[in-house]
Amino acid sequence: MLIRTTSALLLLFLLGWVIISCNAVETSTSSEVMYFILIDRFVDGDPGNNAGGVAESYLPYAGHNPEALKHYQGGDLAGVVQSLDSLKALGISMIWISPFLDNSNTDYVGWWPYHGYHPIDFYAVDEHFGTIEDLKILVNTAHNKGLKIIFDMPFNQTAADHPWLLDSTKKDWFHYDDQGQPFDITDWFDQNQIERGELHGLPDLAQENAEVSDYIYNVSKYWIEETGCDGFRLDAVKHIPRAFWEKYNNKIKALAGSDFMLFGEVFWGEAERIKPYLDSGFDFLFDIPGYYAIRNTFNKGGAIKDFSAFYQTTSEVLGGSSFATLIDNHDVARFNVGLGENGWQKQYLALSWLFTSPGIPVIYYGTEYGMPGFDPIAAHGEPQDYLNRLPYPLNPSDMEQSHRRQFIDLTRLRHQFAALSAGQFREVYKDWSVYAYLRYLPHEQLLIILNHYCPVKIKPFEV
Ligand SMILES: [Ca+2]
Ligand SMILES: [Ca+2]
Ligand SMILES: [Ca+2]
Repeated sequence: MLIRTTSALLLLFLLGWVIISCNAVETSTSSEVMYFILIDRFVDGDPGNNAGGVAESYLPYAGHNPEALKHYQGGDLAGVVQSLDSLKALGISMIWISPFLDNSNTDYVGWWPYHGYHPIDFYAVDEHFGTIEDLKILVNTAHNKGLKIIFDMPFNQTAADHPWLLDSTKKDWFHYDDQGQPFDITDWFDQNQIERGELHGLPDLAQENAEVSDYIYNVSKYWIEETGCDGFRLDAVKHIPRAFWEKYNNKIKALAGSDFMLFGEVFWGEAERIKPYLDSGFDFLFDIPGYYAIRNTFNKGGAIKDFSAFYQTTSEVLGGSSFATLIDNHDVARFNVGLGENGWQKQYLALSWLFTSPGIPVIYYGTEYGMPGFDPIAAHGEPQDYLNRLPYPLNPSDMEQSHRRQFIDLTRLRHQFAALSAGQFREVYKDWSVYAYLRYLPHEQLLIILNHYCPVKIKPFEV
């Protein structure tokens, strides 16, 4: 339930009530809504590139062959271009596309790099996704429709078969241990290991080497100047030294301007571990602590009191910072895994929190349809998340269309009331299942009440 208060008396009463309970939280003023597309799993705009020149890399998923999901599925940049009107109609303002950089042309322990995080040529577009012309068309067409495009840049690692590994002049482009061997990360409290060890066994770039950091900067410059994209989502930030990010982010801003948006993926659930990155030059960090809190509360049925306590504590550590908020993404199970009865309503309530709380909401592709996911460990005994990367529904059912309409109601609310993105946040009431809070600007005050014991469709009304 969302109540727009135009009555000064009511507002004063409400503010009087909450001033006793807590302080207001500073919030970002961005009104963006971001949609994340895993290119390969989205729309196939050009069936001619599906195999990308390697026939065995493409194996379509037909609903009963989950192993196919370790292969390319045919989605490409042309498919994103074809979908821009439909995406715009969702009420999103910004699209983050998964990495388009040319990936290795081989599989990696049985997995094809359809996700884009195994780059082998940082200056080329992968054959499965299209060409640099497709990329330019995507950015230009999106801009003409008032949409921004954010590129996903993986700079921590390369493909396992990157030619630099055989180049004797590039030996110090990678991290090795004292014996000159690559090593795994075994202690996730050892920052040195986290930055120098191999992530998923992939060669780890030595960003402290000036040749490597210059290369990364020049790659970034190339894509910015070639395409005019609007920002980067920077991958695996915690696996790269902060000193690199401070310099890199400063240089990118100097090159592309202060409006060029830099999103940092610091995948830590603890606010204290994210805090050191707040001063590293990113405009937004992903709200991973918030993601866990949302899941524990709205998926697993945790108490609103705990959610509130978590939110207050996190705000004290990270207060005044700007975050991109999420209920799930490609690295975790989809939010609706394990929800059971009334699954969509529970997911809708979590989305309602996302669209009425501070930060930039980030929506994983297909969420608007209530796209299903699976618990991969239960399903296959594998700690992998590929089952949460199913192909985008091309012929959505009546139920999925209905979910999409409800989703659009939320983005409309977000755009209709500036207080939802730019307003102060102030908690008003909490118990085990009910959470009430204000979002307010001088000219607009909103009271939002969520009840996760009895989720209902959000209805705005005026008093
Ligand atoms: Ca294709
Ligand atoms: Ca390739
Ligand atoms: Ca690293």
